[in-house]
Formats: sequence, C-alpha cells, structure tokens
Amino acid sequence: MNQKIENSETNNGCSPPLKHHQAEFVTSAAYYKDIPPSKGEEYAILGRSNVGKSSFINHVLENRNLARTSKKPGKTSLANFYLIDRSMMWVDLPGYGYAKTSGSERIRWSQLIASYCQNRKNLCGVIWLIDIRHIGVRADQEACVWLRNLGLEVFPVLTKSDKLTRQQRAVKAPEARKTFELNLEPVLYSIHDHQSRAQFWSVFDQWRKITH
Ligand SMILES: Nc1nc2c(ncn2[C@@H]2O[C@H](COP(=O)(O)OP(=O)(O)OP(=O)(O)O)[C@@H](O)[C@H]2O)c(=O)[nH]1
Ligand SMILES: [Mg+2]
Repeated sequence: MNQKIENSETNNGCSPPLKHHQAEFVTSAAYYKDIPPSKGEEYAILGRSNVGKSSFINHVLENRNLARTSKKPGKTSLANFYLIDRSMMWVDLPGYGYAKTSGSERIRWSQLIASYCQNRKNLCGVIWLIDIRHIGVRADQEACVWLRNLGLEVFPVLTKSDKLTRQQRAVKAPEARKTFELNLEPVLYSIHDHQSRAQFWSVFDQWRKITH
C-alpha cells in the first residue's frame, strides 16, 4: 500500500473536525479458540508491554474506563474486543517483549497474538504502537519483520511523545519510518495532549478507507 495519506501536521495547520467515537466493550478471550467469530472490519492494537496500548484506546476513544492500564508492564493478558461506532472492532492485545511474565503465561500470550494475527480473516490491519523514546529495540524489530511476512497493513503510532521535547520529537517519525521501512509515516501520540486524538483520527480515517 503506497497511496498518499496526508498527515494533518503538513496540511497547512487545518484542524480536522472533532468527532466523538462511540465505543463499547464486547468480550475478552484468553485463547484463540475463544475469540468471537470473524465478522466485519477489525483492527488489532499491537506493541511492546507498557508501550501504552490500553491508555491509547481509552484516550483516543475518550473513555477512561474502557481498557485497564498500569504503570507496570504485563497488565493486559487477554485479547479484549471493543466495538467502535457500531462499525469496526478494535482488539487490545497483550504486549510482547516482557521478560518477567512467567513462562507459561508468556507462551499463551505469544500464541494468542500469533494465532490471532495469522488466522483472523477479517483483520484489516494492525495499529502498531512504538515508544517514541526507544525506536529500533529488538522486540519491535522482530515484530516488524513478522508483521511484514504476514502481509498485514500496519498503521504506526509513536507513543508517549510528551516525554520528548518538541525538537527531539521532530525527527522521530522519519527515523521510525526509515528504521522499520514503513509505508506510512507514524503518527505521534500523547495521552496528555488532546490534539493527538484529532491528529490520529484524521490520518487513520484515510488509511482505513484503503485497508478494507
Ligand atoms: N507520559 C505518558 N505516559 C503514558 C502515555 N501512554 C501511556 N502512558 C503510561 O504508560 C504506562 C503503561 O500504559 P498501558 O496503557 O497500561 O500500556 P500497555 O501497552 O497497555 O501495557 P500492557 O497491557 O502491559 O501490554 C501507564 O503508566 C500509562 O499511564 C503517554 O502518552 N504519555
Ligand atoms: Mg494493556
């Protein structure tokens, strides 16, 4: 996919219209066999443990009670399904790359992520979260190769952008795009910046039209 997707940071500063997205929790699954039947447009939220996946979901959907978050890695241990605007499903997955989870749990998580991403028929793409401060770490490099080999469309997001100065942030999207050979420049995201939300939806809505 190489269609032109306009990042509103480059569209003469015009703010996209704000829209509230309706979201509801549907179900959780610990194993692939337990996930609901394939139906409709679906996107997975994937990234290292503690990168901010669940916080991102709550913030971007303006509902702090949707997904459980924690300062400690390893909080999300199930695949959690959320129906957005009654038209698409988002799936918050456990994180990868967290060494301290017990062996059997780690195996279950990686099997859940792998079997879901490999087999889910209605998976239109992956919203892939990367910590803006740690671009290129091994676990992300491996995930990137794996996602590419599966042929999945990837929508990259750099999380925790508030942790860097404006000057430091400026180089990170092109750096990540180059490091991971991405088709798309990542969107910067911070749960402490409400403009992140509008910025995300503006780019995601364009990308979404292409993926399904
Ligand atoms: N400063 C800052 N902190 C953030 C941001 N996003 C998430 N966090 C913090 O990062 C920590 C982890 O957030 P989670 O949303 O639980 O991360 P996760 O990727 O879902 O983690 P797992 O479920 O363990 O894989 C929490 O303490 C959040 O408050 C952000 O944009 N800025
Ligand atoms: Mg989580």
